[in-house]
Amino acid sequence: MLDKDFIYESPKLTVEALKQAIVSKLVFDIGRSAQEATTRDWLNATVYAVRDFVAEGWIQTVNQFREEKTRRVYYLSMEFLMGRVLSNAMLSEGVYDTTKQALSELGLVLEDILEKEADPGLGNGGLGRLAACFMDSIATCNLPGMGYGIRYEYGMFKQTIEDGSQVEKPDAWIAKGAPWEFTRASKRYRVRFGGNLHFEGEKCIWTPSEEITALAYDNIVPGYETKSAATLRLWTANAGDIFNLANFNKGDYFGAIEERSSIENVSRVLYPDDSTWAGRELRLRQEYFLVSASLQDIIKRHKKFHGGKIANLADKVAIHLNDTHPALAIPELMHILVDQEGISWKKAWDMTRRIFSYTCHTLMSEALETWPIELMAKVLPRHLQMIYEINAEFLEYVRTYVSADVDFIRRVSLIEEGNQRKVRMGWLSVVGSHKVNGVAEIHSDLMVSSTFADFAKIYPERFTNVTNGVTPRRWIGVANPKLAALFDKYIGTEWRKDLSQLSLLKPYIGKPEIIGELAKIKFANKKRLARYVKNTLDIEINPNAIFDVQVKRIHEYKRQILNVLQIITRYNQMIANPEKNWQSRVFILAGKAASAYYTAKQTIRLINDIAEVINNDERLKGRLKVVFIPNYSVSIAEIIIPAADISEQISLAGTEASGTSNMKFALNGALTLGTLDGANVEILENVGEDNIFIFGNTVEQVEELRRNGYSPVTFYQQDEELRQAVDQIALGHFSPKEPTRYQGLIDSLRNYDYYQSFADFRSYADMQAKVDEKYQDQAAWFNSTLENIANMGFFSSDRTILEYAERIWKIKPLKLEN
Ligand code: B1H
Repeated sequence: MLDKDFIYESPKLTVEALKQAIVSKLVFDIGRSAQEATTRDWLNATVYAVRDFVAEGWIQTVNQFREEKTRRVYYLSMEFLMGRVLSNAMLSEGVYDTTKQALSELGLVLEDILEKEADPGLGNGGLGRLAACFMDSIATCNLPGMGYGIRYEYGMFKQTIEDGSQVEKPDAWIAKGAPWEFTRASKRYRVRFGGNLHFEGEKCIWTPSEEITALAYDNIVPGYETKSAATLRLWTANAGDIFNLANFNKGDYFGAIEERSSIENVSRVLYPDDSTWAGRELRLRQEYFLVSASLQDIIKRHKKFHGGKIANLADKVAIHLNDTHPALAIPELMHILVDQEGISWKKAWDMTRRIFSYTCHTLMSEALETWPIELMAKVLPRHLQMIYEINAEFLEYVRTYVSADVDFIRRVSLIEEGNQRKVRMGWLSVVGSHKVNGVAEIHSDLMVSSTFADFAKIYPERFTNVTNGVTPRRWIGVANPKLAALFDKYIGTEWRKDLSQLSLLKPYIGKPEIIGELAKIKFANKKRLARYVKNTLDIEINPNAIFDVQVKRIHEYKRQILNVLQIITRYNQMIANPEKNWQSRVFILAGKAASAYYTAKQTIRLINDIAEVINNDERLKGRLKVVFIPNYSVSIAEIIIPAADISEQISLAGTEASGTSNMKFALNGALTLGTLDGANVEILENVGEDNIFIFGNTVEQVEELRRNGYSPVTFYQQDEELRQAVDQIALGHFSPKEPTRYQGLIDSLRNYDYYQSFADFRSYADMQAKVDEKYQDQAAWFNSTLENIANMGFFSSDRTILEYAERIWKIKPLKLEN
């Protein structure tokens, strides 16, 4: 897939040279002697030393992009869940072993140092992590691209569990030092809000009333074994000179500081909602802050490279919208082109549409952003005006060329009418982009048949699919070094940059030697996780048991509750027949609940309540355990995923747009137990039905049940095991001190069960029994995991990003100079 020319010869770096570099960084950059240095000081010194290698190639890439005046892509995202940087960077630069040795000779253990690195949680879940995998692939594939996001002072909250319940704690990741980033003091832009409009003839003049300064911080994203590196530029809000202004002059010292801090709130904290939309004024301001600073930066750079010219912007620049969160970039670009650059509306609109593309990540109605008109008018009056004009022209086009049906026009209007009029950001994104994609085939199909059905009639050629992927560097190389070494041994090392080479493992299917090695690696990874669980939770888990894992945000549509019902059923079966030769299982769950999402928080509590009862029931003789691992994050995922035997992907069909952990698990040798939803469908197509456990209703069956009036209570009455589990929760079997704790949760399930857990319960429980059966034959099991891995090559984010590059962004990989 990648040209051999790009392979970066890692410098002939000796252990001695690296030792010297680290010590020199410690003394001169951090100001500590080796005697007094803490582990964190050593971490920072090591980071600075490794950063020097990365920076060299990075500066060269940036220069080359500039000289070649090549077309480039800018990826705008409110979230980048990058994870820790150091081990990935060492592997990319080919200096992992050298660094380990250098540290060891300094009397330090690399693993201890790696543990100290902050894991910046600047994202919620899949959407933010996808953006991070894309940055890694952009760098590794030598693509001319750059990411823009917000440098939240507080990222995703830290989750602790107290008395079984989630408690959120702020995560001040920057306070520990951010040694990777470069402060760009000269890159500052003014971002304006509020105020009013007036017209001078045709010309609309916006006089804003507030101003924030955006400061740039650059993060280097190293490409794997290439000199190329990508830039992720994150913005911080700064009140600038406001401190000296009106209030301060009036002698209102506190008023001035208060105002300063309210302005700087814009980059204070990430909204912790995944797949739902917060709808708060501060969030609107955050979105505009990202968009305004990034577009100013993009245009300034473009002009600098192209002799001040803007007319060729659409030939040289592609901007991608990671969901609708940065969709204000569309009216913002129009504002810049029309109001500031004096370009005609028609020409500006043509450029805008050629520049933007948009990925839709969800069909959940609660995630679709719609901003109330009054709020927009207050915060961004000129943008609202622009949106009205875009809408007028769009609706005119629809009436003329598509349909004049009043109902159709009402549905596709960018403005939702009703008690409260709102701007529909999804509609705006479709109208203002030349391509709109979903993230897995089934999701892209549903997108054009449901949410965007009307738009698919208007612009049939605009919609497409690009199935998600994950970076093998982090998700195999960093997370599972033993498995990486096994691949290297059997198929060489190229799989890291061309994951389709995993198919070279196919000749080894059925060969006992490799299967034995695979089993050993899985066992070692399970022991590593068992140690982690013992150290953090003081729970013993048996690495010979099946590790059955569901880790993801807690959400009703992801159906952790279905998993809970099945666990309780298994528990009941074991208690009813304790002498039977039960297969041991450890159910591992993890994930954060949005802080205001009551049902999700109750679900966490319920998981911990059943864990308490089950883990302490001696009749089970340790053959069943339930573990909730707190504070799920990228670094904890790196420990959990390689240790899984079963990957639970059990969302209701039609609700999970893609999922990406499903790919990470399968690549690490877990078998998927899942519904026909999201990318599970394509995993099934690739790995074949013998290597995956598929259960549950299809999208069509789900819809049919809904149409015919789904009645969960019928399933409850007809299935004795389901009824028993539900009743136990309802009657306080797992919460004896507060028997009514889950009354509300259960009432809602029995009466509504919006995500149809009861309907899929039986096929799920039966499939779980098949899992036990298959695990009895270890050789067959691990042969399946091998066949599974060998067929997962499609799911690399390199493949995904090259599809975007070719079909959507029209950009080409750069040939790097030596
Ligand atoms: C996904 C979100 C999301 N889809 C709103 N939508 C948010 C929506 O803060 N907000 O307002 C935050 C996140 N996240 C996920 O994207 C999908 O649920 C996954 O199925 C998918 O794999 C992932 C990446 O495409």
